[in-house]
Amino acid sequence: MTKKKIIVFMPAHNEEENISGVIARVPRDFHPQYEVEVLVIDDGSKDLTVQVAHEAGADHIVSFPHNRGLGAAVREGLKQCCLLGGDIGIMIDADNEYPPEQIPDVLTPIISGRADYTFGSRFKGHIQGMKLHRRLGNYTFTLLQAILLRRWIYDGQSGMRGFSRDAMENAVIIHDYNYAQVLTINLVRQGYRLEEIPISYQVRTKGQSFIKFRQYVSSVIPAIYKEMRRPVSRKRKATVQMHRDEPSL
Ligand SMILES: Nc1nc2c(ncn2[C@@H]2O[C@H](COP(=O)(O)OP(=O)(O)O)[C@@H](O)[C@H]2O)c(=O)[nH]1
Ligand SMILES: [Mg+2]
Repeated sequence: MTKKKIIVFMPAHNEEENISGVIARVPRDFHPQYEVEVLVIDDGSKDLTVQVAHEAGADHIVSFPHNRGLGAAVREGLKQCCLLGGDIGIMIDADNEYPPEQIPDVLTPIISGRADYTFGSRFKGHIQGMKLHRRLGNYTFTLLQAILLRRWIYDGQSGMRGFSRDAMENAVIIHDYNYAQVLTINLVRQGYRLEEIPISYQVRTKGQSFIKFRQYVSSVIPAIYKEMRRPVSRKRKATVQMHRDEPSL
């Protein structure tokens, strides 16, 4: 029996200290019907990220010659997942803050066919080390998305997200700087079913967050506005098969 494919992709910018730990922790053999591959999107790193990722066992590495931004990198990750024949994709930050061990949990709703888009949700799970101003920023941007989408969400800025093939093919990320909010607004408005799964999160101990408050707010707010103004047609294909024959994880 040929197996289906899950691709775990990581946007990475200067993560030589962290990325090997993330790649090593990716579970490769957790479902009998799926094989797992790792894809790194290197966004013009100036350190040894590419070499370290290669040595740690990344199956595919795509490098941008210059830094383009996290939104551009996630867009490229989704595109490459489709080109590489992924049936399911999952992104996880390369900075060791999110738990690769919980990839199976975050993908269960997609594998079972009840969701198209999932978040590993820190605020439904366990958080270690998040500073107060980051917590408040997360609450604010999550609340904004909940209001715009008229549905409750818990962790709108999660760096761990799963995608069905259909969602990957139709996702639009309208700016290069970031993806978090505009991607969720885009997919939910297209009718894709979102589910959040509790995860454990530990703030990075090495390297630096790229987020600067002013730049973040002045890039993200106009992008959210622009995304909300775009006409969106419902693209989600009806679920044909309920996958009842698949073993649960
Ligand atoms: N593609 C891309 N990825 C980046 C950039 N800056 C950071 N990242 C990656 O995006 C992920 C999240 O970045 P991080 O700075 O930790 O953001 P935070 O977790 O929200 O503080 C990590 O895997 C980083 O390597 C960038 O300029 N471009
Ligand atoms: Mg981070």
